[in-house]
Amino acid sequence: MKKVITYGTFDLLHYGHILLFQRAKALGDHLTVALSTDDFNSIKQKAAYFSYEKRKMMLESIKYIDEVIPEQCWEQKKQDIVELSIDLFVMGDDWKGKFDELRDFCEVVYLERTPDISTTSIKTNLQQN
Ligand code: C2G
Repeated sequence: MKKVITYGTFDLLHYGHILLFQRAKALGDHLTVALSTDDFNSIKQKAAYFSYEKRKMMLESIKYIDEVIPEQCWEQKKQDIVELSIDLFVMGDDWKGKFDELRDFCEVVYLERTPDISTTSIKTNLQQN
């Protein structure tokens, strides 16, 4: 069984996130999503609209996702990959090159970001209307 993992905040869930999950799952048999906790989001200087529990519940309803775990720090990726026997690490290509050191532990693939949609743009557009 080929296990895939990806990491993120996934706030204000949108079709760009869903297309990432769909493509990541298509590269293996099992997809784990490491979801940024509210505390880690403050480290990332991000304030999610929805709490971790609400964001987790939404992800768990997505058919492409098999498991959701908390992402509590930048450094946990190597340990996650080893402990969960992950074969493939996937991120959108805004992160291209940033996680290449993980190639010592698993395959690393950066997928093209879905254009013209982001949590930030949703917030900005809503504020303007
Ligand atoms: N994404 C995408 N297309 C978009 C928007 C986002 O493919 N239109 C992807 C991003 O490239 C990322 C994932 O969706 O791989 C999650 O995006 P965010 O929730 O913004 O996550 P981020 O803040 O980048 O956190 O340790 C890694 C971090 O937790 C990643």
